Amino acid sequence: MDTKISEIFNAIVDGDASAAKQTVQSALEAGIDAEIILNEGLVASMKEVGRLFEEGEYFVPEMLISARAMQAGMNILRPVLIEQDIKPSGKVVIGTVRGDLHDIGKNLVSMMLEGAGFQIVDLGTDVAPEKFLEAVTEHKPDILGMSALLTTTMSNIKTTIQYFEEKGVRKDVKIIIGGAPITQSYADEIGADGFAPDASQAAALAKRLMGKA
Ligand code: B1M
Repeated sequence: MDTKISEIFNAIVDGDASAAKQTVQSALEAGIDAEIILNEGLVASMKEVGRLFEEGEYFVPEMLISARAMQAGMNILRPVLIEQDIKPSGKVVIGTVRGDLHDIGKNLVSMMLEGAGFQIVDLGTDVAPEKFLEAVTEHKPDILGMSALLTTTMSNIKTTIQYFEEKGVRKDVKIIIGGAPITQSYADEIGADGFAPDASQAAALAKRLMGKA
């Protein structure tokens, strides 16, 4: 791996946001292609963070800190990527369902998805089915992600899917779901396309659904 790329990789795995910014800037100034910085630096480092999390070496705080470092690097890279018109892996609209204000897990999922090269439209928390539909109609994402942390709000995922069915748009978008009370069997029962128990598996699932895993 190029030294400048490995500096970016290490800064993100170590969760050092200011080093992530500096190393991305320095790689750009050295003339390294933005797509290489994205794939071999940012995306690869978040893949490594996901691996460390799955193996129990990293926990949620470390993953959040690394995700923030990745975001810091992404903020430097994003304008260059936009200028070069590099195609993202896909587009994801994401939100926490109606009645639910928990957003830490959803934000972590968004960051891991962005790290995996997806373009994210984040609707925030307490998102009503109508607002999800509006966003899907406007942004035409490949994937819709819904998060719920409360046993009292998880049924709003089902309500949203039913609303999409009623409006005849359910087949227009893949739906992935997650959050502490959600299980694979619940996802199957309500007709979601996928469930992930954590952020790194959410990114892997999204890639699989796009046929890119
Ligand atoms: Co609340 N809360 N909370 N809370 N809160 C829980 C969820 C609770 C389990 C605490 C407890 O009682 N032990 C409990 C729910 C009980 C239940 O329903 N069975 C609870 C409750 C009861 C409440 C209130 C009702 C409390 C009250 O007011 N009486 C209230 C509800 C407010 C509302 O939403 N309407 C409330 C409020 C809050 C705060 C605002 C104080 C705060 C949220 C701040 C914020 O998010 N900005 C809060 C917090 C922080 C928690 C706990 C402590 C931590 C949640 C968290 O951020 N975890 C939580 C207890 C716990 O979980 N141990 C609790 C870290 C985060 C990284 O994990 O969100 O699970 P998580 O996300 C994971 C995965 O689930 C998955 O990936 C993430 C990363 O690995 N994932 C997805 C999540 N979304 C996904 C989407 C995907 C795929 C994977 O695809 C789209």
